[in-house]
Amino acid sequence: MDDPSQRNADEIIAIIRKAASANLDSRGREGLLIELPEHGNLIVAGDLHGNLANLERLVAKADLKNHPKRQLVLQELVHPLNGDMGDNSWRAVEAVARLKVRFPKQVHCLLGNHEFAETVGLEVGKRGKSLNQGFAEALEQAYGHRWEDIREAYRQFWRTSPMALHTPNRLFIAHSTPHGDRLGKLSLDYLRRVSPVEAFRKDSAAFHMLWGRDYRPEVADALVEPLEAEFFIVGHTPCEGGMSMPNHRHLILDCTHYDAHYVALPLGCALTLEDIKARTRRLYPLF
Ligand SMILES: [Mn+2]
Repeated sequence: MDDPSQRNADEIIAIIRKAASANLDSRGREGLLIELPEHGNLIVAGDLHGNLANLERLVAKADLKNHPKRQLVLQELVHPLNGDMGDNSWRAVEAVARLKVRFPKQVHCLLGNHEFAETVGLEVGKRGKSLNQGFAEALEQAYGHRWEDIREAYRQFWRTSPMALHTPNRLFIAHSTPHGDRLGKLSLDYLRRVSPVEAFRKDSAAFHMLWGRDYRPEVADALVEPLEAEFFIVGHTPCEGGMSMPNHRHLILDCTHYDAHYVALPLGCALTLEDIKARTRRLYPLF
């Protein structure tokens, strides 16, 4: 059991605030969107849900220090109630905040629906328990009487997190895409212009984007024009094998378990679905 007195709340709050500033200062950032440059390459990971071993391995694979033109995209760090492991989500948030401070131009942490829920205090239930409650309990255990200050710093980090990335070679990368009935006004322009207050409403187009799970081919086709992309790289949906290509445009990545997959893509050349599939890899080798 961690001793709360061993953890310095003020130090971590300062780091998280720096990371939040770095979120807003990201090159190519406009509103909730980051427009990536034409050079370099990108590693995209799926949901982490507090899996620190997978986070560590992804960071080692990315080797950002030796690859200054490489960018690493992480998402949905938070998902309490990870069985017997306890809730490590907060440790993942802090590790990624440190990473963002260290590599501000190379690390992007996309907002997931669980972080959205945490930010606005929206209850998310699973298996009869409140996920928010589990997260709050874990924070209280770690930080004692300072836990609410820490939660407020996390919320500041999430309010400044990008919700989507767009690339010159027509990829759209976000936690998810909306249901076909909820496309609403979602577009790159919406993501550039929507105010954080509007975006963090329960019925906003951003909300529906983060919560949607609709992989019908015709819905994917309907997203091409507003999102100016041929392919959509997302997390959000659990994949037993670590990845899934449910239609001709979506790649779903899942980094919550041992079969975790990520994708490594160039930014400067056109890509086909086959290219994307060929560059989607296991995080751990199969022996
Ligand atoms: Mn999700």
